[in-house]
Amino acid sequence: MSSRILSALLAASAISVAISPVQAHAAAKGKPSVAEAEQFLADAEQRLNKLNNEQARGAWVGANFITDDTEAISSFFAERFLTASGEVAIAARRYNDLKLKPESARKLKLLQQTLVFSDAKEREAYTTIQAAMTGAYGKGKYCPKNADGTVGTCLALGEMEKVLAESRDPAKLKEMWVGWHAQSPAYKDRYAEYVALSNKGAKQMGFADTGLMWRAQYDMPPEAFEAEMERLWQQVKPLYDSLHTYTRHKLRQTYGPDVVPASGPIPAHLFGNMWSQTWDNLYPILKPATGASSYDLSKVLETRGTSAKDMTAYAERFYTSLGMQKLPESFWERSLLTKPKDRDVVCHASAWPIDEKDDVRIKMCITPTAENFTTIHHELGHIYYFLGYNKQPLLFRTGANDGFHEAIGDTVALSITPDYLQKVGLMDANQADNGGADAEVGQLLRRALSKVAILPFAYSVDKWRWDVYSGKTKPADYDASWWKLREQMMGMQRPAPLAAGGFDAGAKYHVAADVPYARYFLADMLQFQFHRALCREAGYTGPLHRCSVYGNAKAGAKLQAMLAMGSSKPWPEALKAISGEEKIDGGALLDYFAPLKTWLDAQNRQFAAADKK
Ligand code: X8Z
Ligand code: ZN
Repeated sequence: MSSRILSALLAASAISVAISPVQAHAAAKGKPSVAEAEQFLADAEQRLNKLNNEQARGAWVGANFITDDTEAISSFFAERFLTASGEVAIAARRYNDLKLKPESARKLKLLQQTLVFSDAKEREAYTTIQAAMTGAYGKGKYCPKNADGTVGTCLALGEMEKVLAESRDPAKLKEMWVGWHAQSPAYKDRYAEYVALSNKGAKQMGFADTGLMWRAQYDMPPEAFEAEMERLWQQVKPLYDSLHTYTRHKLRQTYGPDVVPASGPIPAHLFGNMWSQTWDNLYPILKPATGASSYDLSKVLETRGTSAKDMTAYAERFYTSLGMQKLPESFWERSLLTKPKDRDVVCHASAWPIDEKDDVRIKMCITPTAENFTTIHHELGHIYYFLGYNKQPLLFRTGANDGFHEAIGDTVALSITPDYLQKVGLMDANQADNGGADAEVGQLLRRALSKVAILPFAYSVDKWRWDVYSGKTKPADYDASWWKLREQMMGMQRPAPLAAGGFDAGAKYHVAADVPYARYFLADMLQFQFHRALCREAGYTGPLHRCSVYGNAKAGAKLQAMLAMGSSKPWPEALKAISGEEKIDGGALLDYFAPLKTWLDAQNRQFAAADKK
């Protein structure tokens, strides 16, 4: 977009000098009435709705066409929104002591969970840095040197991820790992500045720091939420430990004892993923020696030349089979499904609600792999949540909590079973496993490599950030603290010594783009609770990993009813609506993987006995 259009946008903003209804509320004197509070909420929602849509368009353009101009445009609209939401948050305090009906009291509270900058310069700096970091992450490239010292062809993140997924050459893996992690130090100082600004914004709303404000968004005191996270982690940790021990043995067999130690942390570049957060790509190394099916969905999708649109259509068909609507035409017209050849985009998959009607889109650089097949179901989970709650007022147009939003598509993807794949023609009957014990383990292991492996990662990202935001971890200690947590919780170590000025956390999208991460940890538990409940609703009684709710309207209606609630009620009520439970719990996940745990422990005992000999 040209700078001429940008100046026009900037000029347009300067015109609004009239006092807004929200400012009028803020200026009002005396004890407020309930009627005034209701009017205030209505005015606030109307104002924020418009600015929210504008902000979404600005951010969409910024992420889809990374240039200096679009970066300015997206931060411009983000700042306008932040100005208004800040004014509203301050004005809302006037009504805090009133006895309002529950929905209005909830709205009033939600309005005050936001950053507020009274200093316009700081607000501008905050949104500018945020847009710049997201852009820098999206543009990041590693340019290996040729043998003669000249710079070779530069690699984008997706290309490096492919090497990490496929290569078994530890030197090559390490080169890619180090190459990508050399990008983020460029924005480490900006990140530190951003953290300080963000904390100022949180303090203005009475939160000690931004991390505390994040933890206050779960319908319980922040300390209680912290305790919940730790409780859930301790509940599932034995399963993670079994998987880690088994994986160590197999990696040692593959790479040898010089690369993989017998005890202590394992180098992080060997897990088939840039952040070692999911280990799906190790499946060929880890699968049971006998009985597991050699079926490979990635190979099927690739051989057939399945297009990005076809991949998306498979996912859409799943949701429509549950009785949900078809995706609007505008979704297909406006989404970005493949990586453009001629420009930089933020390829990290995301789903976008642009307005309160049905302008919903995804942005994803889809390739025909099993991993992307799951991810596209994940993204459409967000989209169907957006569409499900779009009749709610603005403040309730979000997930019951952010973990719910992340869990919907994953719940649906748990129904991608061999039976389902046969139904949609992606697997022949003769490729399906024989249902024997090792085949069962193979299927569970494949799932565990994403769902169990990610648990300590998902927790540690925000454990790290909570300390960064609270000031306990200073910029000079960013990497030391990041690796201490990864070592303790994930059992991994940096493939190379810590580098001065390093910023490994910043090599993860959600840190650069400042997206909270505890949501994925919660989603990992919730999706098994949802899956179990939907299977029950469908009348299914067999083992959960064989259940697919594909085509089941009854299960679909149950899910849709929860989606339609948005965040209108505290999340335990939404959880109750779908599952009858009121607590997030790792029990469903543990039940699902119970046969795998037994098998892993037996394997590990055998390995240990063989090592002793
Ligand atoms: O970021 C995502 C989604 C978009 S919300 C693709 N996920 C996390 C990640 O990639 O780190 C999905 C699972 C974890
Ligand atoms: Zn998501």
